[in-house]
Amino acid sequence: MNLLLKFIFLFLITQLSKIDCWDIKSCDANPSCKFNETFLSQDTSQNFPKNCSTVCGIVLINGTTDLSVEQLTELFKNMRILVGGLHIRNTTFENLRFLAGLRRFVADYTRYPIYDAQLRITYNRELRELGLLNLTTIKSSVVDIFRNEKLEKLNLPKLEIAKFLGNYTIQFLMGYDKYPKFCIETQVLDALTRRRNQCDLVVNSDICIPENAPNVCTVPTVGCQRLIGNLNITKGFDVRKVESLKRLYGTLNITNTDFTDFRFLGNLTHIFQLEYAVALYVVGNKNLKNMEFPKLRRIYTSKDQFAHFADNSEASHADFKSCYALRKAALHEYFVWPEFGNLRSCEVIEFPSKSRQIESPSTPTKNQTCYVFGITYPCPVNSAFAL
Ligand SMILES: *[C@@H]1O[C@H](CO)[C@@H](O)[C@H](O)[C@H]1NC(C)=O
Ligand SMILES: *[C@@H]1O[C@H](CO)[C@@H](O)[C@H](O)[C@H]1NC(C)=O
Ligand SMILES: *[C@@H]1O[C@H](CO)[C@@H](O)[C@H](O)[C@H]1NC(C)=O
Ligand SMILES: *[C@@H]1O[C@H](CO)[C@@H](O)[C@H](O)[C@H]1NC(C)=O
Ligand SMILES: *[C@@H]1O[C@H](CO)[C@@H](O)[C@H](O)[C@H]1NC(C)=O
Ligand SMILES: *[C@@H]1O[C@H](CO)[C@@H](O)[C@H](O)[C@H]1NC(C)=O
Ligand SMILES: *[C@@H]1O[C@H](CO)[C@@H](O)[C@H](O)[C@H]1NC(C)=O
Ligand SMILES: *[C@@H]1O[C@H](CO)[C@@H](O)[C@H](O)[C@H]1NC(C)=O
Ligand SMILES: *[C@@H]1O[C@H](CO)[C@@H](O)[C@H](O)[C@H]1NC(C)=O
Ligand SMILES: CC(=O)N[C@H]1CO[C@H](CO)[C@@H](O)[C@@H]1O
Repeated sequence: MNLLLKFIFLFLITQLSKIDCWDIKSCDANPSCKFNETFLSQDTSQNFPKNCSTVCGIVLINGTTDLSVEQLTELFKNMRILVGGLHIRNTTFENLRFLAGLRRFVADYTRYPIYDAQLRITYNRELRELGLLNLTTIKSSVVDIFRNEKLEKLNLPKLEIAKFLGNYTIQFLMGYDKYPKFCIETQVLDALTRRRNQCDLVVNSDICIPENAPNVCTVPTVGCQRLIGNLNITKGFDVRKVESLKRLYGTLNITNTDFTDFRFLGNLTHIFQLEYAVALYVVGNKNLKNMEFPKLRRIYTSKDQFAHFADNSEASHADFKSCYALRKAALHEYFVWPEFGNLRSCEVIEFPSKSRQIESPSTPTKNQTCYVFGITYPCPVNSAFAL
């Protein structure tokens, strides 16, 4: 019985991974639904497969595209799925609602160069929102929404799936520039960060405060599940205000408390710090027994140094298990050595005596420098890194 279940499970997994490629394969079956041009204009739109619900090809709309919003709306009226690439740049559109019928975008990296087979919406100086109202699925290695200086929101109300094929990570890029009017919707963040979606976020932005949303707060409040703003916890903090907290959109700062553990944050699963700042700051907590955040699963931050720990109890700084768990949550396991305690890596905490043998490309050697909060300075002599 067990074996049978396993077999069915494996079968399903194999079938599901084939579905990943299904859209791409459908392009071979339907050559008449291929857009053989790239650049869209009055001329080339004659060749656009208007009647197809699945269109295959690269579509480029730019400042030279001489089609009105009405003409584009008519052209894309039947298109539900686009398999290939979509580039919208240098235009003066205020939104992309002419693509409101689009449900799925699938980058076809099998047929086109990887740079073409992407979703890129860049340098559109009048764009206020994307407004892709029916888009549920993005499958692409990269989604680049860059330098649209007047962008206020994304408006992708139906987005559910954002991933690359297989188990690869999708890069959701909005650049390091922060635009004053822009905020990202928590609903879009939810979609991008679903467990089955693997997404790297490079977004420097405020979070939109949703209207009339239940269990959302901007200051710690009893019963609040999503806190938009930084959370400062110091001595005397009333922990009931964060016991229900699941998602924090800001920095978690726990400084100079008497807490022995962080079980009062037992519902916290996600921290989003999208403003190029440290996400987790734990300093001066002398009574801590460990550094465990019971349910914390993901820390989203654009910063390499996602966490800062200093001046806490010895026991908590020796807690290598939590160190690994936090590093995993920040998806930094392969390429960054986080500081933990006195600039030690999790490996060094686990195997202090072996620290001299541990090699890594980012391990500072004799004359290298250490980084904290983006400030560079020579590594302390007594640090495990000062080999
Ligand atoms: C695009 O080109 C392919 C092969 O070159 C052809 O079979 C197909 O009909 C063309 N599609 C359109 C819409 O012209
Ligand atoms: C598209 O559909 C319209 C109306 O149904 C039809 O008149 C036209 O011939 C079709 N075009 C193509 C290329 O099939
Ligand atoms: C739009 O793309 C076409 C084709 O690549 C190019 O010739 C044209 O210069 C582009 N226009 C702008 C404004 O970038
Ligand atoms: C988007 O979907 C809604 C229903 O969910 C539908 O009413 C609307 O017509 C769709 N928009 C387009 C442009 O197809
Ligand atoms: C992703 O898939 C590749 C090959 O299919 C495999 O080698 C790798 O271990 C997988 N990675 C994860 C994190 O599952
Ligand atoms: C948290 O503490 C920092 C530093 O003391 C302060 O600048 C910030 O305003 C505080 N944030 C909140 C939300 O209390
Ligand atoms: C954390 O809070 C302490 C005092 O409460 C403050 O001094 C420190 O600057 C804060 N750190 C961050 C990163 O917000
Ligand atoms: C998590 O939240 C639920 C409901 O708000 C609450 O009953 C429970 O005690 C919380 N868990 C912790 C560890 O605080
Ligand atoms: C290492 O640092 C010392 C002191 O800053 C300096 O004198 C020396 O030249 C450096 N060596 C190398 C190889 O950079
Ligand atoms: C017509 C137009 O807006 N052209 C701009 C396209 O974008 C480049 C930067 O990538 C600008 O230099 C052009 O002025």
